[in-house]
Amino acid sequence: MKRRSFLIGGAIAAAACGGGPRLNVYNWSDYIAPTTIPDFERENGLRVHYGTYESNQEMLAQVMSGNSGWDVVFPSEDFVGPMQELGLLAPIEHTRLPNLSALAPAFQHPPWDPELRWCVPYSHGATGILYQRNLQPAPLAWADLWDASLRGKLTMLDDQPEVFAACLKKLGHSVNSGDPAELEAARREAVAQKTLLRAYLNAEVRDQAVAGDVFAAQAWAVTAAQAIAAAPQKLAFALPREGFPRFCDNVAILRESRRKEMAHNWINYLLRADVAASIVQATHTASANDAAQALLPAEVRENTVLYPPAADLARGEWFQSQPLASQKIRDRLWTEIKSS
Ligand code: N2P
Repeated sequence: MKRRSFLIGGAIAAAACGGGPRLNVYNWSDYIAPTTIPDFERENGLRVHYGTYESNQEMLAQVMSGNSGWDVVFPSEDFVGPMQELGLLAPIEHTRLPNLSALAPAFQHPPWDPELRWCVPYSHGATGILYQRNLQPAPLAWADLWDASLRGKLTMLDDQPEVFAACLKKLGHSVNSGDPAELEAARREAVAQKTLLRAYLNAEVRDQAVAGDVFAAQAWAVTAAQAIAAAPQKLAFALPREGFPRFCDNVAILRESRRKEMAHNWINYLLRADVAASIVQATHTASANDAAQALLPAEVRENTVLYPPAADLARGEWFQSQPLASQKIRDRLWTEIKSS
């Protein structure tokens, strides 16, 4: 797993001498533009210490102690509630976020935090199948990822809710099922599929797909869009027939932060239309920010990997956090899947 943590921007010398205020931001990989941090530093006269992670679980492991040193993180929708219940999040002060009105209506009152008390939606997408166009037949359903012809050329996400989601959908169940029998059946599917798997991989699959080493991958739309941008003739993305999960990564302030004003300034900055638009263009992600849409060229607004037609999105389900009992079952079964 990649772990990167580095200082960016013109104030590196000052940072080395320990001078000046500093905001510590921990985000998913490839989720900001090259200009995002230097511009913020320049406008606000401070430094940003920026680190990246590849999964919610990796982020949570870091911040769980309440003494991680990070100020701002980007949990997915099903992690916001549990992190809040663990006392890890600070309330969002709306009066400090004049740009909040830029959010698309659908993200002003999302099911995982209807009043945006603990987070602000940042980037969203769906999980589907990234595949080589020359694969015959094209894998358009989760069930196709159990085909023996993919042996050694198939990856699934290294992410418990995602792997359960694909297996549950293959069986005709909700991605959020907490039913012990359905979860056990999903475990059997995952174990059966393991003989074909090259690896469980998250954003790292992008380069392997571009290189042609992976034929089909369970992938986030943003990772798929990045791969397709690099190899448009070779790669395509499908939203599986049986249905699929949708994800939304949200920016949140950690309760441990001693720089809450700066953290709010960072969130307000990310909500600025020009900033959000430059992030969308650099990272090939779908922004929760409506104001940014107007600044994007038509080919980005019409990219169906990022902005699928409503009829396709109707097959999607947002992830929900699990009640403790079903989370325990999922944790146990996931350990069994990984160690089988
Ligand atoms: C990876 C961003 C994907 C986030 N670079 C999926 N929640």
